[in-house]
Amino acid sequence: MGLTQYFILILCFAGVLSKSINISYRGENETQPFIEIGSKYYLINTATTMNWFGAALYCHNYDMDLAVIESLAEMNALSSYLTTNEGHISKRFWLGVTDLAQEGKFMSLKDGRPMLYAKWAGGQPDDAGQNEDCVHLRSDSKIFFMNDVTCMGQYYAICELRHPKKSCDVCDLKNFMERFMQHTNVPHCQN
Ligand SMILES: [Ca+2]
Ligand SMILES: [Ca+2]
Repeated sequence: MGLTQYFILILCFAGVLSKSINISYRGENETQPFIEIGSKYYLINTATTMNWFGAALYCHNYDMDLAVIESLAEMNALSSYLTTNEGHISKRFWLGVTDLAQEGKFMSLKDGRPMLYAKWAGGQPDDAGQNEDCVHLRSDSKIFFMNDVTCMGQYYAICELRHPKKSCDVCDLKNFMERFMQHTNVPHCQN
């Protein structure tokens, strides 16, 4: 291989490398993508709108979950952040809550359990057109509320950082068995 070809190869490799670095750091803020709001860390992507499935995949890409608001305190903290950032007030954001599995039963995508907290907009959820199965945040008069919309709507993603996993295998097994027993009626084991 000639010297020129060798340099071209190096330049091509450098080009590919820099592209892949850009992709892996495509968060809103390159130096510090996570924002501490209340008791959680969030990644708020206001660069690209996407449908609900795309938003869930986007968060998983960062080992995060599409945000699920689990208390009034979390709702207040997140709303306060979004309303004080002028750029966010008119935007709509996906949450990791859906009633796709069973109409009217809104579940948290991150843990498969019923949603713990809701602050629905007036008249919501209404399953308009019998086609609204994913939940987003929208502001009415500068206050954020939840609304069910079509999962194919184009909105921004809010991801939340997962809680650090406890390093306890026995606890994991105990939790699994508790959840399993909640979802099944198994009076006793056979064989
Ligand atoms: Ca629905
Ligand atoms: Ca609705």
